[in-house]
Amino acid sequence: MTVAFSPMFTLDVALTPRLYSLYAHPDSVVVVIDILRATTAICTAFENGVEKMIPVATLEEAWAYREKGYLLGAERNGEKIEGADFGNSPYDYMGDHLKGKTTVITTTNGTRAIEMSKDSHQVIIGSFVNIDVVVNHLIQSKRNVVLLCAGWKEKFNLEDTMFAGALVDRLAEHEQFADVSDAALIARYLYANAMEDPYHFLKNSSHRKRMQKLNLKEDIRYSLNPERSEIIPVLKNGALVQLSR
Ligand code: 3SL
Repeated sequence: MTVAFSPMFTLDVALTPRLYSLYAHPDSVVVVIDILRATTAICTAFENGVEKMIPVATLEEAWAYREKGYLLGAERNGEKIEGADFGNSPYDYMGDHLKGKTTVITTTNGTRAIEMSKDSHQVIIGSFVNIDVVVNHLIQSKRNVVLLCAGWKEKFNLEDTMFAGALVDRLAEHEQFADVSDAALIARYLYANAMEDPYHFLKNSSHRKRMQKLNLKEDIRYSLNPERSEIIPVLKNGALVQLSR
């Protein structure tokens, strides 16, 4: 009698970028998460037809690209950098103006998280906008998965962990993820408390307060609203492109 062998994989969450080195592995698929707002903006850009986005960690790199003629989206501390073409609002990336274009993006935390995970097997971009396709992709990948929360300046934040929990919630039921870490479980427990009304759940979170001061309520509401895109942005040769499936 032959016994069917189904491979088992780990499901981990790096709750802050500082913790990522504990999980980093060249064979893993990493989902970069920066719900408010970098990964939401990136998914929105692809849904609106952008061809390629070059994520860079520093403003110096970003300006160097702009001098070469690239369109630049740049944000620090929640605000658009003066002189850049766009900021980090998902609304900056809606419409036809970026169809078929290559842009450069740098943000306080999100693009740094992309940079730090680039040596893994695959880096993909996750947000509520594309949550369903990300879940399906991770199931089909048959690899260990690390959900990397971009956080805020190396620190923990509520919204990225909540989204990581939404992914864990959908993935943990699949028997291939035999090893769901404690960090993944805490994210899942957090999501269980948030799922009914994520906007209300984040009311007292530091980033929501920061964004409220900047009058970015619409961005927050948009970013917490699930499932509008079938596209997964993936890092290939230093640039984000559409994952072909
Ligand atoms: O940190 C980031 O990458 C940004 O998403 C932060 S903000 O939403 O633009 O404030």
